[in-house]
Amino acid sequence: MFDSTTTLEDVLYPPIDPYESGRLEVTSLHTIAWEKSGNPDGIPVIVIHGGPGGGGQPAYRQYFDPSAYNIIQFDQRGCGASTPHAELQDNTTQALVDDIETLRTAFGIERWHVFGGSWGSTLSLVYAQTYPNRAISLILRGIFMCRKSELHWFYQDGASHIFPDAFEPYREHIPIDEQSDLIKAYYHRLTSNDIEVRRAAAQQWTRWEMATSRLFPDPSYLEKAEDLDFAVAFARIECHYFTNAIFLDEAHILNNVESIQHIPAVIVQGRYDVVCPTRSAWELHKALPNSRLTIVPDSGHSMGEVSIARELVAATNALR
Ligand code: STX
Repeated sequence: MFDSTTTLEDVLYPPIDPYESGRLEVTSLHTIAWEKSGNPDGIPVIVIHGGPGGGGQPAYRQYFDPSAYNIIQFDQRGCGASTPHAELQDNTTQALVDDIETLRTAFGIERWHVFGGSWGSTLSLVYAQTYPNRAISLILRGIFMCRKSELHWFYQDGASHIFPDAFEPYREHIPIDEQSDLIKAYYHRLTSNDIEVRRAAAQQWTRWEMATSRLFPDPSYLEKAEDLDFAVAFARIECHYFTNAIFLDEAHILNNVESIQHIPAVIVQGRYDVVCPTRSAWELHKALPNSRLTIVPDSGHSMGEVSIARELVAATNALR
């Protein structure tokens, strides 16, 4: 529960550096950046970042006991240090699932824990459904199944009722005659040939998401949207995936739950998550009898919120 004296540093493991990092050419176009940290002989865990388009972060290493886990992270196609930056071609959910398998085999790992929040939960679930014998467990946060209702809630009409102040500049960036479909309107701009049009749209798109991710807004988190290299990859890749309905059938994850029912799943969900509202976590939990759901009463969407981080660390500690 919330107490203002506990900080993120108190609940996470100390910062560590990777013991190895590299790049893997997955197609003639895309090369992905990866890193390993913690114990090379530890239990493997693959960390799947959000967005899509968010990129891995050094802080993600700190959710695992470094003496127990071999912590593997990578930047999904087009983001972080992966190249080409912000590239949308050959960038699909199936391609990312295949990249995860390519990494697993390249590292000689039989099975691994799969850890992901937000879009990372989406991709973790689709990965496990595609390769149901490879996930030892699923550790999921801020459940996002990317259905039309979830996209409409966050990008069109829903979260706007709670954050009208942050929503206004996101909406007003688009002329009124295009405001009835904001994802589509942003897609046009984020794929414009004019780099300034792309950057301006990316900044507004990313500001909206950063402003709504935490119960208590954090200025350093909001600054992410001002790093336009980050924002362009984040906004372009997110909007590309959402315009294409993540290249899957509507409700693909819930319609294919049987294939992952044997996998123990831990679900950590912030009650006041307005980016990925709790209903999705609830529906997933109901569909997965082997899952444990913790609804954190004093948090929003971000894994950088203290109470969410505490639950995630408790989950990875319990799985050691
Ligand atoms: N996007 C949700 C998501 O996956 C709809 C996400 N939101 N913020 C992030 O990811 C970052 C933490 C990667 C910025």
